[in-house]
Amino acid sequence: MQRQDMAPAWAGALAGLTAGAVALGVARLVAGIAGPETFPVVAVGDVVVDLTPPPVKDFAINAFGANDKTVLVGGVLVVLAVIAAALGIAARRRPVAGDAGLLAFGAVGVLAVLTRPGAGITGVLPTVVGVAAGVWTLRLLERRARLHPAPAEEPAVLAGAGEAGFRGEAGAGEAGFRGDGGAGEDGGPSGVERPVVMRPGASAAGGFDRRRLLTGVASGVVVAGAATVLGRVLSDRQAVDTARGGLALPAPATPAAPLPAGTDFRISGLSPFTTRNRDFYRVDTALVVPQVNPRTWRLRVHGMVDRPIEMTFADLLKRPLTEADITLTCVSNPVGGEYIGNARWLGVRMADVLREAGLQSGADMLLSTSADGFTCGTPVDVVMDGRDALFAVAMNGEVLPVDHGFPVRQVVPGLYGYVSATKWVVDVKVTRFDRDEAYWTPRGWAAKAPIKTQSRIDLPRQGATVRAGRTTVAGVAWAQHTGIDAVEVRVDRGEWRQARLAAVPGPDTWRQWALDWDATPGRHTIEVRATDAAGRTQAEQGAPPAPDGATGWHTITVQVS
Ligand SMILES: Nc1nc2c(c(=O)[nH]1)N[C@H]1C(S)=C(S)[C@@H](COP(=O)(O)O)O[C@H]1N2
Ligand SMILES: [Mo]
Repeated sequence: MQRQDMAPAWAGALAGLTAGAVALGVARLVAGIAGPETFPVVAVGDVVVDLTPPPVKDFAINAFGANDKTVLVGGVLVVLAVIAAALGIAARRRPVAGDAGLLAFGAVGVLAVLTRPGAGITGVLPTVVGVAAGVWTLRLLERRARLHPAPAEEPAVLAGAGEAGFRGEAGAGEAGFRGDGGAGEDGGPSGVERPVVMRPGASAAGGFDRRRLLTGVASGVVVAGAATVLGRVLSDRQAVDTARGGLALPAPATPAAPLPAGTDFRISGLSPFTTRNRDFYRVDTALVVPQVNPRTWRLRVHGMVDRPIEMTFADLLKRPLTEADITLTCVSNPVGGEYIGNARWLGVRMADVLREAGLQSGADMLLSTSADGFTCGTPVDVVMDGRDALFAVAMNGEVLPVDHGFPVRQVVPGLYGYVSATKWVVDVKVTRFDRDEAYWTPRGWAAKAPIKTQSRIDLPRQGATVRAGRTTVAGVAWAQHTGIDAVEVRVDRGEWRQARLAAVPGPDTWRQWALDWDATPGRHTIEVRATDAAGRTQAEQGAPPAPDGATGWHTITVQVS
């Protein structure tokens, strides 16, 4: 005869499955840190592959093709699910059976992980923590599913049911399923009062707390799912780091000429001509930096083209690469601000790809999209006019850093970043400005935004105290793709004096400038303005960054003593 306090088999199976899912989810999460190969399902799968006789392996590869790994892992999961359900059913009678079963699985997982080449002791953590979570979950669910005081035939017995019930008959040492008073302390809709109105025969369905079990199962499923997703994200990050570390950069077909002598005055406190990657400003909308694996990356070029293109990262690297020094600037940069940096980029010329795709007449916008959905609208004529607009893969001789758009980003000299420099770019739609809108346009920023000629004083710093006598005033000026022709400085609104200019490799970078100043004691105001190669001198009139870039002269005050 079935014990009165035993939940139905399906409840046990559900508890077992949930416990199994939590165990795997938690293991997956920990494997996100310890390494995906330490996830026990993968480790067991790898062992199975190693132990499989070659003919069977060949059969599997023939039968399932490239999906053989997926089929294998799927198979392992199905077997695990069946066993987890069976454990849950068995645990209704003997909770220890559930624990023992889970522990046995843990042992298999630990063995599998440890036999993997290069396995470390930390590799067992996902299995151990996962099994612990599974045991805990199973016990919790069993307690939740536990049968309430037996609805006996005679109502008389029911009077004391809340206190007594089956607790008296439960073995003292047995925990979990029958260990503590689920029914007594519950008071829920199917609590002690309920059995009074229950009819004999209703016990199988209504005697255990179905609702408490199901809410427990739902919580377990949520925990398992969240842990799995988070574990995957962490593993993706590792995979991308590994892929990035393993890449070798092809040599450029069109290398940049060595920097001319004198591009960098090497004055301490002055921005170096080339910004180191780790010092390069970062601006994007990504809360979590997209992790894009170069193995699965694709670039789609479509829209108003004759021949849409889809290419892999390997396809991209096979194309002739161009190297160029380009200064990137953010439209949000206030006058005197830090959102600017200069690097040597390596990439495929966007114009080459677009020409191959065949631009249709009437197209005037490239709507590029990043892996995280950010979009950017770039004028077609700018990209096609011969400048070094690139799908860049490297920055200062290093594979593109993840923060700066790995594996591929756009760089277009002369345009603010938000209309040109899409990081993690995966899609370019050739379209029209009157048909499409990029991310920042409806948010109050101009649809088109060429960089405005600007200059900045780096030295001395705003508010600094300077020793009287000869001192250096220095900074950078930029007018990308036009070039800087002159920089002038004035002190206390006196005469403008010409600063000396550093050499530049071309019009697409910023330009250092410097000036000697005989500082006299007191408070002084220093202003700077640049004139670009088109003869335009920076306007004095100040304007905020929105909607298309700040204007005004950078002005600082210093104390000379
Ligand atoms: N995917 C993506 N790309 C993006 C952005 C973004 O938010 N998302 N911001 C742009 C802006 S506003 C600028 S200024 C540059 C900054 O590039 P950096 O972070 O490499 O300096 O990236 C551009 N590319
Ligand atoms: Mo920006």
